[in-house]
This record gives sequence, C-alpha cells and structure tokens, in this order.
Amino acid sequence: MDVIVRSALGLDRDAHETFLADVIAGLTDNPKRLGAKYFYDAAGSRLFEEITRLPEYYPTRTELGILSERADEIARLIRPGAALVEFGSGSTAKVRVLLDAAPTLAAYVPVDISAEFLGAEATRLQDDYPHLKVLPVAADFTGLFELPPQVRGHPLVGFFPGSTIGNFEPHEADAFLRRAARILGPASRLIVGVDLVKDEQVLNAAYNDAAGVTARFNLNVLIRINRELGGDFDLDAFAHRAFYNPARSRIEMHLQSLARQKVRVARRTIPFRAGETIHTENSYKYTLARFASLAHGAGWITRAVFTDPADYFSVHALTQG
Ligand code: SAH
Ligand code: AVI
Repeated sequence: MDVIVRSALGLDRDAHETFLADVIAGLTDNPKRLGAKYFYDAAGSRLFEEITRLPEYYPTRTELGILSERADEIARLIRPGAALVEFGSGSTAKVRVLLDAAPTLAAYVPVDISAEFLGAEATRLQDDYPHLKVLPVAADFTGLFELPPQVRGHPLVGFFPGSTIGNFEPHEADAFLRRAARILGPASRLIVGVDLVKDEQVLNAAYNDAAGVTARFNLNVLIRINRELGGDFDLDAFAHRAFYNPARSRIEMHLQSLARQKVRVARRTIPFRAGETIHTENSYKYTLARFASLAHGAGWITRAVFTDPADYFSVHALTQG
C-alpha cells in the first residue's frame, strides 16, 4: 500500500527536526510540556489500541455503539460517490461501520501522523473492501495538507471520531474545524465524535486503568525521546498522573519526576525538581451545547446529534451549507 506523505512531518529529516525543536521548547518551558501528537509512533498506536479495549475506557465502545445504532441515519448524510476523509484514523475500526452502511462511498482517505501504523491498517482495510479506493495520507492535521488528486470532483465527508478533537485546546479545536472546512470544501459534511462531561469517577478511572496501559502509553513519549533524540530518561524515575480538572472540563495527563534529577536530551541537560511534572495531554470533555457553539462559531451547521442512553458520548453531524 502506497502512503502519500504530506507536510514536513512525513519527511524523515524534517519530522526529526520538528520533534527535536518541539521537545526542547517544551522541556525548557515552565511548566514543562510535550505535545500529545508525539505519543503516536508505531508502539504508541498499538498502546492506544490496547487502551480502547480496556474495561475502564468507555469512549471507544460507546462511540462504536452510537455509530452502529445510528449508522443508517448517518449514512443518509453521505452523498453517493462521496469520498470519506478520516482525521486520525488509527485502527480504522469505526469507519468500517460507516463503510458498511454507505456502500456507495467511492473512496476512503485515512489521515494519520503515525505513518507505519497507517500503512498497515490501510492495507488491511483495502483487503476487506476491494472495491473501495483506499488512499492513505501521512500528515499532521494540525496544519493544512492536500488531499490525494483522485478525490477531486467527489463530494467530501470528513470523519473525526474518538474525541480526538478533545485533545486540542478549545481555540485549536476552532482552528481545526475551520481548516477541515477548507480542506473538505463547500457543501461538505463532517461527522465528529465528542466525549461528554460526566461523573468524575468514571473519567478518572478511564485514564487510570488498573492494568497500567495508559501509564505505558504516557511513558512511551519518553521512550521515543530516548530513541529518536538521544535522551537518557530513566523510565522508573517518572510516574503517570492523570486527573479530571473540573474548572477546565478536561482530563490532564502528566509525567511526574519522582526525584530531583537531570536528564540529557540531544546534548542538553534538563533539570527536574522532585515532584515536577511534564504536561503531556489534555482531553477536553464537552457539553452538547458547548460543542454546538464551538462548531457554529467555526462556520458549521449542526444537522443531527446522536448520543448513547447514558449520555457518555456524542456524535455530531455537521454540514457547510
Ligand atoms: N480514530 C481512532 C483513533 C483515535 S487515537 C479512534 O477513534 O479510535 C488518535 C489518532 O490520531 C491516532 O491514530 C494518532 O496517530 C492520530 N493523531 C494524533 N495527532 C495527530 C496529528 N496531529 N495529525 C495526524 N494524526 C494525529
Ligand atoms: C485519542 N484521544 C482522544 C485519547 C483521549 O481519550 O483523549 C487519547 C488517550 N489518552 C489517554 N487515554 C487515551
């Protein structure tokens, strides 16, 4: 399977330089921070797939339930011959529900930063849907990127499941929604999965699973820095911390230094105080009204909103016109 590489991040040297610059900027900032997109090398993508199967991690199975239950209604929003563009496609498990419900789809464009995982998943999907044009694009969706030329002339539908939109700051989510409108063009549609505000215990458990998979996912960014940027992080000297911040309606993930220590990264020395944290991810939780207002502010019209009986998760069908 050929993966089209878009934007600097797909090119090995530029990707390396960008990763290095972002890591140094983040680790020399106060408080220290790293971008959540850096979790996803091939190992990070596999760990995320493990997370989706955890009993505590309700978002994946809840969203899959909504998609399966409402597949026909969602499919009616997809015009015949359309191309479906998925942002952050991961394992492509969810899109299969839409592909089965909308057999007139002509093409599927999975877009993901995790290029190796993307190639393997796209090949698997192509084998299972031989009549569909599967056109994977390795790109960073926090910037503009071009779609493959084969989708020109097709009506376009965006698909952004998983509440990956919650990993953006609200102003970044606004920018993403505007960028998606530009990439998909006028008269396009966008189906977005959004995790909802709920009982704090449920939220905290989802990001502190008993098996420790989320901790391994969080620590994977340090493994990447050690391997790709010549770092010497001692993984036993950092601990996974995740908690709901009600004032900001978000789960925060951090890596906490268990001692006062110095870490070398790309020939620089980064000092840590005992207890100091690196902020590695936010996962914003929305109310239906708050997400609708974000989408409308970015120029989208809500056509339908689907939720599960417990109101844990929501799927929003948006249109441009
Ligand atoms: N859509 C899947 C996977 C969600 S995990 C699901 O709903 O289960 C988030 C996915 O987005 C991962 O596959 C990750 O590699 C990808 N991703 C994260 N940040 C990205 C970025 N900036 N650009 C492109 N893909 C990104
Ligand atoms: C991909 N994203 C929506 C996940 C989330 O829930 O914010 C990433 C994740 N982080 C920890 N567990 C899962």
